[in-house]
This record gives sequence, structure tokens and C-alpha cells, in this order.
Amino acid sequence: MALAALSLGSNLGDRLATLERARERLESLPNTKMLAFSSLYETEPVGGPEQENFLNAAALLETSLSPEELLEKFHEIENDAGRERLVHWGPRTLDLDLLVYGDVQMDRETLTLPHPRMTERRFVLVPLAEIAPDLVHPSSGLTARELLDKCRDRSDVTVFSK
Ligand code: PH2
Ligand code: MG
Ligand code: MG
Repeated sequence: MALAALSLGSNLGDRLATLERARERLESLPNTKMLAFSSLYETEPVGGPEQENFLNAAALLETSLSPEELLEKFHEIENDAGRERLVHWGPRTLDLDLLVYGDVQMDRETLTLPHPRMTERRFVLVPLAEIAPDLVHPSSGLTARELLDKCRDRSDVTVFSK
């Protein structure tokens, strides 16, 4: 079993319904237990074209699925939420990003672990530090709480609902 952390985001369509559905789908993944799911946060878009605010959240899973198997499941859930891949970093109904998988460090075309931009994004670190402040980021050795304290991103992240 491995501990996996992921980030969820939505800024297109019914964001709340989409994230609630994603949560249910994640809870019913095979060989996986959801240990925690964060509050939902209203966040200012970072990077990409001018676009609407996101709702972001984070979840912590205990799973015996491999990182590749998890990624495949995430893509299915994204596609079922009507995800279209039109604009790089553009608006999306649902984005599920694997942040950390145990102490795995890998760099492949399809998957980089830990997620290469997670340390620079408050919309990732605020929800993650809420549910897993002591989770260790394998490449820096810092915890989620320490990464958030060091993060220089000042974009708006406010609680939307607990
Ligand atoms: N995702 C992006 C680009 N920018 N900004 C916010 N606030 N939240 C996101 O989830 C997000 C983003 C690309 O995946
Ligand atoms: Mg993303
Ligand atoms: Mg993604």
C-alpha cells in the first residue's frame, strides 16, 4: 500500500457538482481507501489564458494501485466529467493531478513525481497542508506545511466550503 496525494480543480460548468462527483468516484476506486478530503477553496487562476476562478481541493488516498494505474483512473474520471483538452492550462471541467505517491521520484513523459509545479502553487499547497501537513515531499524532504510556508505564490486562495 502507498500513500498518494492528489489535487482536484474545476473552473468550467457546475464546479461544485463536478468536485462532489469526483470525490464519490475516488472513494469507489478499487484497492483504494480515501483517508482525507480537504475543504473546497475558491482560487484565482494561475498561469494560462484569462479564465474564471477555480474551485480546488486535495485528497489523500491509501492505495495498492500503481501510479500509472491511478493516472489512468484519473483520466477516466476527468473524461466522464466532460473534460476537453483544447487550450494548454485553459479552463477545465475537472483536473485531477497526482502530486505525491509514497516516496517515488520519477520523470517520464506521461508522469512526473512528485508533481513538478506543486511547490509553487498555493492552490495546491493550501488544501494539501490542511489534510496532510506532515506529508513529506520526496524530492525536497520538506513537509506540505513547510512547502506552504516557503511558497512565494501570493495568489488568492479562500475557503469556499468545509
Ligand atoms: N490549474 C491549472 C492552471 N492554473 N489555477 C488555479 N487557481 N487552480 C488550478 O487548478 C489551476 C490553475 C492547470 O492545471
Ligand atoms: Mg493541473
Ligand atoms: Mg492535470
